[in-house]
Order: sequence, then C-alpha cells, then structure tokens
Amino acid sequence: MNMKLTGKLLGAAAALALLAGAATADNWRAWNIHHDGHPNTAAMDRFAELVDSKTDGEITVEVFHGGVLGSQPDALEQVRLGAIEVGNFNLGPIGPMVKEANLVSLPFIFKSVPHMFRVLDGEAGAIMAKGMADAGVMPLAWVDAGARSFYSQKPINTPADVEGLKIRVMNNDLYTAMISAMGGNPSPMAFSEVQQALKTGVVDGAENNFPSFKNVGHYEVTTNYSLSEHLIIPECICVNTSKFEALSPELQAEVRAAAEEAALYQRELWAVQSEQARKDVEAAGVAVNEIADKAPFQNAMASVYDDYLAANPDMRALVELAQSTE
Ligand code: BDP
Repeated sequence: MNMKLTGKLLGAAAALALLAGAATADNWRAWNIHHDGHPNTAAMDRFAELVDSKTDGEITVEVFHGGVLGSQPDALEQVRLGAIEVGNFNLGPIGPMVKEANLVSLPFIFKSVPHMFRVLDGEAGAIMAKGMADAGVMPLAWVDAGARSFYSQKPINTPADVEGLKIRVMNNDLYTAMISAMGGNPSPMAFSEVQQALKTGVVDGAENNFPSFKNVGHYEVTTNYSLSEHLIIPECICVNTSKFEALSPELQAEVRAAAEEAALYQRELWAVQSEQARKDVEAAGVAVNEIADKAPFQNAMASVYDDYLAANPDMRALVELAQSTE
C-alpha cells in the first residue's frame, strides 16, 4: 500500500471515529433566565465550555438564555422530567416542590451571604441537596444571588411602609406570607412580567438583588431601592438526577468539576458586578436607601415562622441547624 493510500485510509478511519463519537455525544440543553450582562449568563456559558473541554466533547451543553425555554417553575418541572437537562435555578421556586429547599426562603434565616454559604457547605446543605436530588433536580454547585431588597416608588424604611402596597413576589407561599405579615398585598408573578407590571402600576413594587434589578430594566421604572435584605436565597447549577446518575463515574466527576469551577467564577463575577449594578442604578437616578434598623422587619416575620413551623414541624430541626451555624 502506498503512503498516500495509507494516509487516506487513516483519514477515513479518523473521520469515522469522529462521527461515531459525535453520534454518541450527549447533547444537553440548559435553562437560564438571565440575559447578557448578568453574571449568571457568563457563568452558564463558562459551564458549557468546561463540560465540553473536560468531557472531550462527550457531553455538550447548549445554554438558552433569557428564559426562552419557559418560566422558572415550568423549567424546573422540565428538568425534573428530563426534558431539559440543566438549569441555573433560584431555590425560591424550588421550595414548593422540595420541602427542605424551603429553608432558604424563610426571611432573615441567614445573617449574611457568607453565613448562607457556611450553612450550604454543612449538614443542612447536604440535607437540602438530597431532597432536591430525590425530587429530580440535583444541585451540582451553589451560586451567589446576594440579598433581595424591596423597591417601589417610595422608600420602604419600616414594615409599615409596605402596608397597602401590592408587591410582586416569586412563586412560593412563604413570600406571600411575608408580604401579608407586613400588611401588603402579595402578587406572585413570572419574572418576565415584572417590568411591565411595575411600569403600568399593576404592582407597586417588587424585590430582588441589584444585578437582576438592573439587568431586566426594573430600575428604569422604579425610583427607590430600600436595603431591607430580607431574603438571601442561593441558586444552583442543577441537573436532572437520572441523567446525571446514568453517566459513568468519570463523566460525573468531570461534569461536577465543571459546575464547581463555573460556580466559583460566578461568585467572583457576582462580587464585582453586583457592586457595579448598584452604582449603575444610582447613576440612573434610583435612590438607594440604607435601613439603619432591620429589627422591625425581622420582628414582623415572627408569625411567618410560627405558621410555617406549625404546618411543617419536620422542618424545625433544619431551621435550628441553620440558625445555630456560626
Ligand atoms: C432573580 C433570580 C431568578 C428569579 C428572579 C425573580 O436569579 O432566578 O427568577 O430573581 O425574581 O434574582 O423571579
């Protein structure tokens, strides 16, 4: 066989091997609610690149940004069913389907973002992760979502300022209870509808962290952002449990490592970009109000905790575990 022919045959064999590889590649879809310019969008793109490189293309991830694959509750359901493989989910909307995940939706449960991560990295986090995985949404890594504060056309300095206001919340009974406990009218609504609702006065206010407040233009239709920091809710890079468990141990380790690296990248971006988002909204004319004493807000949440623990006595141990974490 001459050298030319050998070369050709080898080339053909390589092409076939590539084709075979491509045919067996697992192509995953990932859901992300955020748009360009949000730290999680960059982090999810990084996750896709890392999965591709770590698994040598055996798994590819296509990220769909801007919530185009559906609202968050819908996307969660789809990941549970395996119709979408991956998502960057907030634990708020996971609470109604995974009891343990609701821990993080209790207002003021965490003292700070670092405290929240210490709880997640400890026994409480392991219990939550197991509950989520059993429900079909397995967290591979936790990401930062800062603290959520109220915004509306007037400053909110005390719980009494919420009285009579219609406030948009995410889908979770704990948030409706939280607003009701201050005398406000809670309005659960999809994230994609909030800007219009604020603009047309369908709601008087909403609550979120600085990057989300900025990224989807809520700041353009709001004049006051008041630093209540009443909820510190983590997010995850989550995968359909069966899909993940069907992978070889080697691929599982590579996908997990990709998620962990992407999450560390997200936390770095978050630190810088949430500061920047605050500056940007202030420069655009939003008044950011410090709340010197948050105790009245915390005290107003007593009935939320009492009612929740009366209805869910099995959550008491997890709540106490979080509260006793240094
Ligand atoms: C953002 C979260 C996103 C939520 C959104 C909301 O990152 O997952 O859907 O808040 O308020 O901060 O719905």
